[in-house]
Amino acid sequence: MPFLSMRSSAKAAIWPVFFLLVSLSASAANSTEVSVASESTKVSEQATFSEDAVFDETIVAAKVYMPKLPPVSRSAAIYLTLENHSDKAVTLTGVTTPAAHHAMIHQTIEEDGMAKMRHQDRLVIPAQGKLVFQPGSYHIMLMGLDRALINAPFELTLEFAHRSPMTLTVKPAQ
Ligand SMILES: [Cu+2]
Repeated sequence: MPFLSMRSSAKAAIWPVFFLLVSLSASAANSTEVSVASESTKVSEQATFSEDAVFDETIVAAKVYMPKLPPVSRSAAIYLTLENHSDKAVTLTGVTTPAAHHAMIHQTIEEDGMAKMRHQDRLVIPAQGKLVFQPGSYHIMLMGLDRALINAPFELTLEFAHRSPMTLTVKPAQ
């Protein structure tokens, strides 16, 4: 996808706040995800990213994006990029949010020509590397949405091994 590279310095102590409108490419709309999140990954409108969030000056949650939902949908996918600007690998162990009964890490995989979603107990963000959540791959799955809560920005907490949890704000596309 034609994301702009927004940073060159890995250690910006003060992170600028981004509010971007970026057109998603056609490839983003061609998600192979066919299960509960399929509708929410058909992105044809412009994407509104939530503000980047920086934690401990080492972990950056960038390009946080939740596509617009069909009116009756009770599930949703959230995409983002987690950057690790430290010299140690960081392990994501879970996600929570008050906006849904269940939040979990999923990976879309293709098996026998079928797209399936597989729960991930943990994902590693390599040292000085990043982990990209995007349609057809990793995503954060929200199930049992509280529709009243997701009509406005809501909190999403990322849990890590050997680190404090980090809470960021997701701004759903409207
Ligand atoms: Cu999923």
